[in-house]
Amino acid sequence: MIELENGRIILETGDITQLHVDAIVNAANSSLMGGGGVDGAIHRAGGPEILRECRIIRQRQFPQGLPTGEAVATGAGNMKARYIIHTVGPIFKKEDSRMDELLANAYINSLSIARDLGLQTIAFPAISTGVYGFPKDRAAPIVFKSLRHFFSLYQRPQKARLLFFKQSDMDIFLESIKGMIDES
Ligand code: AR6
Repeated sequence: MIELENGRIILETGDITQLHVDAIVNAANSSLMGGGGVDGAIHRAGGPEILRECRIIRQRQFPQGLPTGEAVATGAGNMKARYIIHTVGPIFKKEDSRMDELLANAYINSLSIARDLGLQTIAFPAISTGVYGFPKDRAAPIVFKSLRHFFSLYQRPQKARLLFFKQSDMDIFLESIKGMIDES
């Protein structure tokens, strides 16, 4: 486990579905109807209640699907967390410069929901870096900068835990933000 930004950003490895935190972020797709990767793991661990809430959100707020970079909250079903914050990261396309901004939006909008709910701790998976193909070394500085900026403005949430499925993913993240830590 590594602490950055006076302990407000924590890097660790593990299964995000097992965490006892206020909110777990889900790297969903715009249908909000579940999928593979961490999305599948969250719906399996939380049970059908999460999907039921997602259906209601789709019907009432987002009949066309949740746009990329936006976020919404549901309960966490059977999990130890209180909330799931579902966000949609960008599907990576090399030549499209909006990808970076959309990835930042996914983090910022998830943090904003946690702030509005008055939450203390939020846990993020490495959004878009699996099935959606966003290069891990390109994502890392975007994620770190977004979190640092948000934390410079707001007291809530107090902590963000970045959960990496593999140690090698966490190593890439750290390596990619090295220069930024030295500056701060
Ligand atoms: N805990 C923590 N991290 C995990 C877990 C877990 N239990 N399971 C996977 N990861 P991905 P994306 C890591 O593909 O790229 C889904 O089908 C994984 O190793 O889950 O945003 C959705 O429905 C990787 O580093 O999300 C969408 O259609 C990271 O989580 C699409 O995939 C993200 O990988 C979203 O793709």
